[in-house]
Amino acid sequence: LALAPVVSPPSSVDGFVKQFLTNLNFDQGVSLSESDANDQYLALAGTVRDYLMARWLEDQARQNEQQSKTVCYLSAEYLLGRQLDNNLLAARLTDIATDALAQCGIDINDLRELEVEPGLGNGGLGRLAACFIDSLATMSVPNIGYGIRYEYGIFRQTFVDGEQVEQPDAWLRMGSPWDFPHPEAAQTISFGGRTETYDDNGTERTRWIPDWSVLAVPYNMMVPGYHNGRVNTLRLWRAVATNAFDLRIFNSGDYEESVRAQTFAENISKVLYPEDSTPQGKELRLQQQYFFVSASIRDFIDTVLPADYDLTKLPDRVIFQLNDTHPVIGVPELMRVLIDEKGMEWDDAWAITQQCFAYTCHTLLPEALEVWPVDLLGRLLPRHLEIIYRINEEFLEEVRERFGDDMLRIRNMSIIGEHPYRSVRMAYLATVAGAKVNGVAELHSQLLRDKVLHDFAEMYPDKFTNVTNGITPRRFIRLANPSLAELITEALGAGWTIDLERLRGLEALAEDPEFRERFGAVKAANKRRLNEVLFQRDGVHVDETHMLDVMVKRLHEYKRQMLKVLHIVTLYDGIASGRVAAADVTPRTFIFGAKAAPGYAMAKRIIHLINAVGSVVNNDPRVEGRLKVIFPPNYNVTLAEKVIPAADLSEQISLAGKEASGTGNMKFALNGALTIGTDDGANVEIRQLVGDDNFFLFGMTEPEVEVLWAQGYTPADFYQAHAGLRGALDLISSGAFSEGDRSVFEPVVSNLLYDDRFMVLADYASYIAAQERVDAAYADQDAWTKSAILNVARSGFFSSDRSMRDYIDRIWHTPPVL
Ligand code: 26V
Repeated sequence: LALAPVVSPPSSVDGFVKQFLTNLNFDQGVSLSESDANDQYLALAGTVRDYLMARWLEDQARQNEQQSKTVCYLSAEYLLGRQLDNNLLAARLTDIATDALAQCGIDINDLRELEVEPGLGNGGLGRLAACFIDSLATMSVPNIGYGIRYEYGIFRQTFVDGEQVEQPDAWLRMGSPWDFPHPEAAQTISFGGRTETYDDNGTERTRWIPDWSVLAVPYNMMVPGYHNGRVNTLRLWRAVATNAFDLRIFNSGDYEESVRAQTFAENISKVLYPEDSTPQGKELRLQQQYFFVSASIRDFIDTVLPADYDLTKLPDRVIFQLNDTHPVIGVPELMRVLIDEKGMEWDDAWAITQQCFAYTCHTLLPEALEVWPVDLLGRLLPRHLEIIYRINEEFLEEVRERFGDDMLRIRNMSIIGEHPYRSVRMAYLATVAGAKVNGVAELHSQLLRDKVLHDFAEMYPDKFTNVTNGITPRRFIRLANPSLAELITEALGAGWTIDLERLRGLEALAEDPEFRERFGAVKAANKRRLNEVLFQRDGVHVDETHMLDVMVKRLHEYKRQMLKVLHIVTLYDGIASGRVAAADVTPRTFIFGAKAAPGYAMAKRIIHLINAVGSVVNNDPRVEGRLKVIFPPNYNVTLAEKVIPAADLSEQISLAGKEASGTGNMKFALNGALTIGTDDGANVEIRQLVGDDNFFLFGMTEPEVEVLWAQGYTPADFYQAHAGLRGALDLISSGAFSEGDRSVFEPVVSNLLYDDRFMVLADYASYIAAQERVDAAYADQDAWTKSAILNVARSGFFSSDRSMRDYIDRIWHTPPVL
């Protein structure tokens, strides 16, 4: 192994101080006395980087030398959260840095707060990618995360009169100390134009004559493993105009046009699309997808692999994991590269391609399955469309051989859909091309096999597998909940952070009154910390004597924030109508966190309603402060790290069969909240592990949902049948939360009464009954705490390290490089 080309600064307070001051002087260009907090933050980040650098360079050398197989994770989203603490922890520098800065007269906490988290994702799918790369680094598995360096991440949410208003997320404005641009390693990415055939010494070949191109410039970020001295790479691409582009326009003498063209090119990585369920078929989105996938695949082949690498052996060196359908255009791209650029035959290229990709599906909602109109795809990527057509022809031929000339089946399985317009079904393309297809929780994988991809599962039963999602215990326990982490370490010794099944050791301690007391004290301290954060941030108070009942996730009808609203309104209605004495109500604070896609009108209306209900309930003296609704705007990873450890009750209340997995549910359980939830996604597995006594189950099961649909669901029947539900809906309709204006929330109520696609009304009674069980259980604090401890003890399975092991065993076959 080549000697480390850089020397790490000494791991001591003095060493850190020196390096920090050097960076402040030479990178930020200021003296300590002249520096402001942002200079100091940037210099601190630079110092942490400096400590990791030698390992990073070493690891890249080692992986090249050992010719190891690399997981190339292709994801349009990485919802990373703040980097500083994570990297300090990984490098064992937290205490040293704290002391070093104190010596310079700086409180590190003040600098922590300056970091703007890179919000390069929408929700679960993007956060999952971030957890996975953390786990791979911690497990010493070679990995490159490939994605897009959006200039603007997920919008910043504000509320104006209770309504969501989006603001751009200018996360790069104060500098970006965690990434390294490499313009010398840029790739040229082409679009448009036409294809033509030509004679290549007697064989007919095709070439693509594109019409325009952009440069993809890689920005590398470090992904340090936890306490193992490993550093993997996250490589995010930024779009920059090519010189050729400029030159052509320059020659025509139109300077303004050349600036416009530059802007056009750079638009590609300008902004993250904030929709996370209904694909809009937007051309720019397809440009983004092809842009990062083409850059990534060619980067791996042309710069990561040795120059003379025999590409017939590509599957020995790489697996491209497709994080949902967003990167699926990589399939025809690899085919194009192998055939048109490397001169391979179709059959050889196809055999290789089928071994190099695997596909993870993250949804069950039919409207979230991406399709691209053939017109659009053919205009933007004509050669890729030809390749997709040929893949489809050969695939349908295979279908015919297997199942005969069954036209219905062929129409159903075709990668090209005909209605309402000709389009490419990306999930089908991924399934046909991928070596493996996985869902993200047991139930979800089962439903994929039985429903969404049924015909494919019949044809390729061995392709289908499950890998249940997970979360990284580094960020979501160690960093987010240091008091709990300390308690666990004291009880079980170190080591649990990378071997989360060890939490089982806490089961016995659930019986120990002293441990329960300490565990309860941790929860109380986390509530106080949340109170401080929310007071600072939004001027609101969290009462630590209240049960904290939390629902944080994207706003979507299938997740059923409305069910939670109906519960709150029911409680309020009881008090306001005098039927229930306020003194008999369990004091609860309801915390919501949710962004709505900017174009999703119903979701925005529900946000407005939550805020409106909050302002009435919180200000009605009859409530005597026993119910409180808090909806801090702009829920993100940073806020999650404060909210989740403080929660008592975790709301996981989607309609059964709709939430593919959920990962928030795992974060809550591991931080000692009890779940109220449906039999959906990973809730099913959580309940199996923690036990029925420690989980509040309610609602229809997925098969029951199907039966009710088949019978013909009439939500109004449920309205008629249940007085509490009637009361709540009538109260909303009456204008009680909209200053008497009945029109404001009319669309929400009539949607529930006359449509209710996600069967909120059908599950209402069961939900209210489960909430009553919650109140009863909470009355016995000691028993509640015991359940909370058992939730922690039995949730080790949900470490993303375990998820990675499952991917490695079932899909990737990538050993660690030690
Ligand atoms: C879908 C789409 C559709 C096209 C428009 C843009 C766009 C952007 C993102 C997405 C992702 C939606 C799928 C998603 O986030 N699924 C979530 O994945 C989590 C991780 O597997 C899982 O826990 C959640 O249950 C699932 O909803």
